Amino acid sequence: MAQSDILFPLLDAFKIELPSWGFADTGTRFGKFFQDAAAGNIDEKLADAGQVHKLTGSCPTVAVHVLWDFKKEQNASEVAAMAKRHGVAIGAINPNVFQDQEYKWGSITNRAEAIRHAAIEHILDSVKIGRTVGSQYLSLWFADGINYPGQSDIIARKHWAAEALKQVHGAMPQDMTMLVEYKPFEPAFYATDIADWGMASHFARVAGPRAKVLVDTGHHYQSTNIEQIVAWLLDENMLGGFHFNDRKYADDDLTLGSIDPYQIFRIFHEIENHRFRAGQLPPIAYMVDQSHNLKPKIEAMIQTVDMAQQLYAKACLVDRKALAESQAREDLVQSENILRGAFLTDVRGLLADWRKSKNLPADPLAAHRQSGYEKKAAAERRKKYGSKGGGGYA
Ligand SMILES: [Mn+2]
Repeated sequence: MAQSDILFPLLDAFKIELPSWGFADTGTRFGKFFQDAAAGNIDEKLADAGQVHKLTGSCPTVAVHVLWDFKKEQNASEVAAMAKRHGVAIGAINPNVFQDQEYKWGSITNRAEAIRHAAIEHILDSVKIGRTVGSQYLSLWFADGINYPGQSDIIARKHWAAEALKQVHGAMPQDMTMLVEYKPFEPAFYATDIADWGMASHFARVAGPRAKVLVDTGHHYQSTNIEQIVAWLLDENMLGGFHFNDRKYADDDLTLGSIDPYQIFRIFHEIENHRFRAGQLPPIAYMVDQSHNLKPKIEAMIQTVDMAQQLYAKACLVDRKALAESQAREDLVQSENILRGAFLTDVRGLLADWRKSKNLPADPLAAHRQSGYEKKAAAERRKKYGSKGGGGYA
């Protein structure tokens, strides 16, 4: 069987969701560097995402942040129509219960019942927005946690989080999936309420059958074996999706595979290994969670999508029958070489052929650079917003 016969249908099905916040001005906690072409409102974010989808053919949906993308006066169905005009659809709905002053001591785990209630109401409103725009995913990340030993009763917080997630799950339509994201630290520096995949899968199980775990590749301690977590979650039918990015130190938001492409390859290898073992895969929401401070945002997204496709294609080329045989012989060298061989295969030609078969540009980054989109957006937006941008992702 030709490699293209194996790969092309898999690439057809491999869709990656873009984050609306990845197209707006953002920075580090030390400052923000503005880009003339950065999107200043939801219409521009969706237009930029539409440009990435037009050139890659693989990013039909855009994740949105409720506070940043749905202003009070904005009708949710208008945003859905806006997305359609730009050739994309609204993807995961991300409630925002970490920004308002009332959440200083937590949102769903705040000891004040009124604040917990307000946070749950906001998430329920997000479910409603999701219904209106036809979103299949409610994506939950909580900044909740504590900074000092003794600050709070961690088990009370565990119970409050479980209660909140159960209540939200009960309000979700049947076709909506709740994604529970975890992160070991930041902003909380002593104990984060959902700190790792064990806690996330506990809360997902408690919430209900349509709750799964979201793995953000930047949300682990150094040297954590992320692919092993992914393999376990798949085997437990608890993997819901990913937030893709890369990092060298903490949650760095670097472009996928820029630091450690082999790690992302190993994650895809475990996913395809699950397909090999189980005969099928559950739905997996592949999403990008990167907001770029220095790289041009659309270019960074195209680069990420291209890298994800390359690493995914390489993982699909692993000869799983040969691997099982060499594993049975305890032939460690050969088993590792089977993985390394697939990883080292240059799939760029195959990927270009796949794109041509879809009437897409063989090199989407070059096509973007030639399109003049960035220059036009920069001129228009600079005129509209001045040198201080359109207000960042908020
Ligand atoms: Mn994330």
